[in-house]
Amino acid sequence: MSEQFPGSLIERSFRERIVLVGVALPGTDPDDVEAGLDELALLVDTAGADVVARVVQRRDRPDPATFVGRGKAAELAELSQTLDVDTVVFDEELTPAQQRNLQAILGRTAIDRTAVILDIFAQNARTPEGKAQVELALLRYRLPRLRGKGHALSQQAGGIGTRGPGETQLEVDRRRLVRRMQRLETDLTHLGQTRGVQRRARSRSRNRELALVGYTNAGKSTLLNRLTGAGVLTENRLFSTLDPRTRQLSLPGGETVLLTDTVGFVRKLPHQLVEAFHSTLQSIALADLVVHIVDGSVRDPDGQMTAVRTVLSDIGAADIPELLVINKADRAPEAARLVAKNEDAVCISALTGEGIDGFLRAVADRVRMSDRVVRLVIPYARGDVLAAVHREGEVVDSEQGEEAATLTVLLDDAGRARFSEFVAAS
Ligand SMILES: Nc1nc2c(ncn2[C@@H]2O[C@H](COP(=O)(O)OP(=O)(O)OP(=O)(O)O)[C@@H](O)[C@H]2O)c(=O)[nH]1
Ligand SMILES: [Mg+2]
Repeated sequence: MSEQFPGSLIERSFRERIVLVGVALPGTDPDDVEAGLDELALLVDTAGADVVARVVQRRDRPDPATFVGRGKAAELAELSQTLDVDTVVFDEELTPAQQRNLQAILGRTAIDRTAVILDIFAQNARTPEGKAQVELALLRYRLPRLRGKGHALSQQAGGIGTRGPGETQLEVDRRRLVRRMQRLETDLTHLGQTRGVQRRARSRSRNRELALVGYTNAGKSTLLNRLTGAGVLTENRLFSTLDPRTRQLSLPGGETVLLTDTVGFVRKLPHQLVEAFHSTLQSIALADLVVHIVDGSVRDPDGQMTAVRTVLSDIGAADIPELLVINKADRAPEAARLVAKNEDAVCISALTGEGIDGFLRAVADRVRMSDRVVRLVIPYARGDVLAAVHREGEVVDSEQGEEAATLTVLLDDAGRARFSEFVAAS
């Protein structure tokens, strides 16, 4: 059955047959190239196509015109013919020129890793915000690749008044895309602002915010469900979650925190997506604690951790305190070794519940770690400050003086900074 998704780059009327192509540059570990292709195969499978062959070429650098060498491209054309391949997928982002040249040589579609990831996102987007973010990323990817594709687009474009004298169809298409992108950017800014208002309302209640981050398929949603019964879709496929989901969580000791599950990361996450998902990723950058979930059962957990931290630093979240959580302990004896290397990490199985108590204690410790007791002297004339301190801190004791109250308060880093001018000289 044909199932065509809006913005999809891969037709789904049948399982496409795919060849994967990687380039091994000097100094790269052959295992890394293979791990990259393993992951690309998983991405292709998630997108709904079948890998029938994989090809790796050693090169000093990618060929600027054809990514692989011309001879290799010709070989690929022959192989694709023999294996009845529909599409050739390259493990690096192709330039628009490379893509055009390759399609001419191969006589079939040539796409890159970015296109596959965008395709999965397009299939998985559910909410208006998620859909708008994915469409924006797709347009940003497509705009520079428009040359020579004007025909397909022009069938929907045009109309009275859209075409100026001497203007090519391509320019009309390009301007249409740019307008659409601006529209999406505006919509997304509005949605982001609404979230900002909700966020401010929340911060007054002094609930700490925790962001669940990690490589795609690490088990973030499974953990959120186990902890809060959130009912988020969990699947053994990549990028199941695109839309953030926030739930309350009670910690041992009584505090309540807010836990947000969000989009997973991957090696070489397309920059178009990072930009388009700005507002979603922003909720990570504003968190009090990043809970970094690592799948302990994969071949290269360290590589995945590095990829996640790269994205975290791209979105300005590198300095947020991190709690490392090694997941899938039920099937990963390796996990214990990882924990030993990262002394502050905890080891859990979100599936069986193993280690969850220890995880909750670790979260409670981390959340409390930034709290300190301070004494504040606040003049009665500053009723606003008195009210704010009661809202944001935990008042342990208060003495009523003649003109001012002296409060003993438990405050976090941010609260202590905010009320620093009232701290009692000791
Ligand atoms: N064996 C085992 N499997 C797990 C565990 N936690 C999660 N899984 C499985 O791993 C797969 C991915 O889990 P999800 O919770 O969807 O992962 P995610 O990190 O939310 O993934 P995305 O939303 O796709 O980025 C599912 O098939 C889960 O059942 C675990 O502790 N042990
Ligand atoms: Mg998920």
